[in-house]
Amino acid sequence: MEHIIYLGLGSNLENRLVNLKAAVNNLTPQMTLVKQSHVYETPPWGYKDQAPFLNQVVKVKSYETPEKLVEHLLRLEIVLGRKPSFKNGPRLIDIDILFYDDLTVFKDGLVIPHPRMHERAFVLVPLNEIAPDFVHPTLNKSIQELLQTCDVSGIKKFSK
Ligand code: PH2
Ligand code: MG
Ligand code: MG
Repeated sequence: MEHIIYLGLGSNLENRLVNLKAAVNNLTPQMTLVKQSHVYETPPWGYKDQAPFLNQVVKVKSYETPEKLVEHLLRLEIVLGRKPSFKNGPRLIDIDILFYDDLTVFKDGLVIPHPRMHERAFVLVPLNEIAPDFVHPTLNKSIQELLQTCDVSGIKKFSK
């Protein structure tokens, strides 16, 4: 069965736009791109003393399980040049599963929906652009609603 997945992408090292494009272009064959948001420049969240991020959200289709997808995405991050960092620290590319249909998963190394996405404007702003009416499966609020209580200051459209 085909599944609908939303991915959150981020980069704040080296050529950030190239890193996001490389990630989006290498989702196949496991995933097919359905829609992509604009790219936004966003202030660092969590650990502030680092360069601004570029963030983007994409909607994809896939027949794979969440476990298989996460394996593919972690491998892709490394292939694209990601090196170990610290929690919320700088990264060349980060590819997170935000939603997988309306499934909830709670395992070591894999939590869906992404546990902190609802408080992160750098996820909600691009997600709201492509899926404003999607309802968060455990919070039971739409992306539009979640965005209303989120601080969006400093976020600007960067490019397509
Ligand atoms: N990712 C983090 C921590 N902080 N801040 C922004 N603006 N964008 C991110 O993608 C980001 C972050 C950990 O994954
Ligand atoms: Mg992340
Ligand atoms: Mg990640």
